[in-house]
Amino acid sequence: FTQILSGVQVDYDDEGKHAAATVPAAVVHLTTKSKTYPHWRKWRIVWRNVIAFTVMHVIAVYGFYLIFCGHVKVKTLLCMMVISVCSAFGITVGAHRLWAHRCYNARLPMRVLLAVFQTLAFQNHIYEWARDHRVHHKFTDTDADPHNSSRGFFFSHMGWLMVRKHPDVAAKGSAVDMTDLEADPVVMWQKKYYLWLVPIITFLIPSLIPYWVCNERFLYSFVVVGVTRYMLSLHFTWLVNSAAHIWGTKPYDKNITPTENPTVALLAFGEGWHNYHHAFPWDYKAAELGNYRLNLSTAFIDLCARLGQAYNLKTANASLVEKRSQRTGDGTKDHNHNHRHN
Ligand code: ST9
Ligand code: ZN
Ligand code: ZN
Repeated sequence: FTQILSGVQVDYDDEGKHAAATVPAAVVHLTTKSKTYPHWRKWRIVWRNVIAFTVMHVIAVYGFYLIFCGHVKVKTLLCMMVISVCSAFGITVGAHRLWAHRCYNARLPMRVLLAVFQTLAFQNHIYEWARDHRVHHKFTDTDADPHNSSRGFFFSHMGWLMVRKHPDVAAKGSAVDMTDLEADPVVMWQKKYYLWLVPIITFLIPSLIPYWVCNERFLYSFVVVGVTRYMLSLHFTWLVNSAAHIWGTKPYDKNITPTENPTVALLAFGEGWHNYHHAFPWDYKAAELGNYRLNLSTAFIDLCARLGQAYNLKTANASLVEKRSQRTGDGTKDHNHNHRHN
């Protein structure tokens, strides 16, 4: 079972050392990236997480049944959409572009709002999310990358959350500077109380809103706006790590796996322009031009900047992008119309 999931045909002992077996050439190629733990690709399965994700998926299937068979009110679906948008901004505008990459600065009210939104999304607390993400950028597609896409679609999508991390993640990740987040009281407060905040902000409040505001049955609110909404947002986020590291063009850097993927950009609120993002991770737009249609997160940051809440927005100028594209791109930049026009 473990071998089927990992796609690796090797036996391991408990310490993850190579015990015995024939090692296919492709596997040797994949594993040689790790110098310290050359054969540490065993899935040390964390059953608590496997069971939790399985149960959540079953509830989400019931949620889809309730939605598509017309059992929930239209107003409940509207609540679901609004809460989905808020939680998405918590990840894209908050955890990703503000806290992980420091693409702009935000004043306290905006940081508090984004921390609430980020908690709605329950994707680990901001500090852990940003640490894993910084390590992903620094060590992309090596064993130190928490969701190393060279281990296949399933591992980079959600499998990495159901097994112990490769030792390189902590070993090399410890070199990543996190002092800026340690100095942010909003981040540290959320980290301290995260286990209390999650049940209340991720599940209870989203379930109570349709129950109070729309007279929806509490069970239906919980299933649809609590759990189904959560699972959908998880999969849309995970697609950035899986699909947008596999399918799409590479107009800015053809030597890396991240791609420009319009479908993922749509589902992940502007985070599917992933080839650009890995080339210019500090750009607050996470895309070449501000295409609001497929980048609602940029629109939200621009709105906050107008309100004086976001400032010091960093962006790559056109000539820098052009030079990089000429130097390392795959030649598809000028074919990507969605990407180029506002
Ligand atoms: C989730 C996260 O879903 C999704 C993130 C996606 C990111 C996408 C990015 C793409 C761009 C943005 C797209 C946005 C799109 C939004 C669209 C919305 C519609 N560096 O982790 P532990 C050390 S979460 C340095 O326990 P194990 C550290 O010392 C879903 N050091 O490892 C740590 O201790 P501490 C819900 C690191 O035991 C220690 O190792 N959550 C690093 O192997 C142990 O760490 C879950 O399902 C590092 N990077 O366990 C929970 N990492 O923390 C899942 C670790 O005390 N997590 N260290 O400092 C777990 O249960 C566990 O982490 C585990 C691994 C089982 C996966
Ligand atoms: Zn990536
Ligand atoms: Zn990033």
